[in-house]
Amino acid sequence: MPWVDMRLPRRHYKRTGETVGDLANRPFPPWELVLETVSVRLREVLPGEPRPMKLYMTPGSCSTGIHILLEELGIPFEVYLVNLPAGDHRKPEYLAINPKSTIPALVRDDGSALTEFQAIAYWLARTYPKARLLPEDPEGAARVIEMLAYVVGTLHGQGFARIFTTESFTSNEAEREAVRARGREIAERGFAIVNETLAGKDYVAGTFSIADAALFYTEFWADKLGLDLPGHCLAHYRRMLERPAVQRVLREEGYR
Ligand SMILES: N[C@@H](CCC(=O)N[C@@H](CS)C(=O)NCC(=O)O)C(=O)O
Repeated sequence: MPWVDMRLPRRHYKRTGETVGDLANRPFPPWELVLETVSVRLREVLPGEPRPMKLYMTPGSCSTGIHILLEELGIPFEVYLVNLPAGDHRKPEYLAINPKSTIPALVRDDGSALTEFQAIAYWLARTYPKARLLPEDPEGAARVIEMLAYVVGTLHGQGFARIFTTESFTSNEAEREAVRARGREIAERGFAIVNETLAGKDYVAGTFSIADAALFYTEFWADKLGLDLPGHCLAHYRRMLERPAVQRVLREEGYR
């Protein structure tokens, strides 16, 4: 791999005098936390040279779910902020990592980039099996992937995407409100369906799995948008907020 010089914002936030309370009450998302830009240089790893994984992410976005999984695993990793509103995801430096221009992307120890939430989550679960992020039995694993697909593909991809990136669903200004309303409808229906599957369980698969990290980021969005979560989803969201790894991630992303 040739050398690639990049200037991307990374995790060392300089907080500019805000208190934690101010941050919590910020409009969503807190783009202004992207404050420090550093130069990085990617190259082939020399034999034996340690190289932590790199998560390319945006605070408070779907990549928060992968951030949580990495934090839950307790493995070394670096976080690089990709400023979506500033268009960093369309810059050649980032396209060299993920030509689809989406976050999250995970650059692994061997330098290869993995994209798509479900693929990254699955790879982490299979690579670090001791953490039990995916049930071993086919039925349990399939149910977790079923939930992942629904949350990422429908709740996020069909519902919240209409609310956050309305312009990619219509170029007609007059239709924007209707598109956003449809997004809310899809999200609300999605949570109602997820709610049924959570009945009597603490987590999607009974114990914490990769599906919970995905569900969490959509519940977090619902919370920030003032969208009411049905009972089991709300309990799940609150349970997730109690997890030390989730608290660390939210703090680091500027929310707590
Ligand atoms: N299918 C992708 C979707 C990821 C996605 O939509 N990410 C959003 C942020 S939450 C994004 O990168 N948006 C920028 C864009 O699509 O140009 C995945 O599962 O990773």
